[in-house]
Amino acid sequence: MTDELDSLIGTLETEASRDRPPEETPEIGIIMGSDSDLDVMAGSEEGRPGAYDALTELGFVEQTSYDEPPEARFTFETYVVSAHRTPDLLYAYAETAAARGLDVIIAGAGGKSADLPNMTASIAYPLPVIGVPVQEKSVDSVIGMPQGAPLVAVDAGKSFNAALSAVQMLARQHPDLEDRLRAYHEDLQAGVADVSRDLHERGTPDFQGRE
Ligand code: RP5
Repeated sequence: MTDELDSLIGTLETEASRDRPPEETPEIGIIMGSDSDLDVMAGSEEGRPGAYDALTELGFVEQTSYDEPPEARFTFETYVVSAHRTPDLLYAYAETAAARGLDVIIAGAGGKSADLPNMTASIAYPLPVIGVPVQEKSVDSVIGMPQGAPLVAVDAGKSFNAALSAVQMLARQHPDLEDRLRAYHEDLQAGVADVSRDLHERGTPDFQGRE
């Protein structure tokens, strides 16, 4: 094992042995098989919004230091964890997740052997894991779990919805999050109503920008 990998695993294990209050630890962990998955998992300016966008829209803040947590009550963390290239890191991440204060993990991987979500679910059990197939060809690999080994999953690329689902789980314990989810949904409905009225009142050619 390399020093860098050893150090990362050591950090996770040290955090698991600490007794930090829930206010100082991330509720949600986002992991992905490669940093090439980041645009899908986090969202990007050019592409679709993702889990990062959904969580920050709901008032979560990304925690980048365990010793200096953000002031926000609800936080998430982000790591690259490759099931095939760093199996020791996968094991350490999933095994320490609950002790480090995580309540739910969002795990994404691409390719045809997208094993990160399902292996994380098996090791972190009974912590819930939401799988995100980063590509269409990853869907079967992510959702194909045997009976007794649960994993919930979203459609290919839908990390935004995975984040909403994660917050739904947390909202059962935190009424404040339930309020934020309701407010988000009301904004969503208002947006559809605005577009609908605009389309109707301007007419199709003007709305589409046709000559
Ligand atoms: C998967 O292989 C990763 O999740 C990624 O989607 C894909 C390619 O990884 P890189 O070669 O770009 O690191 O394990």
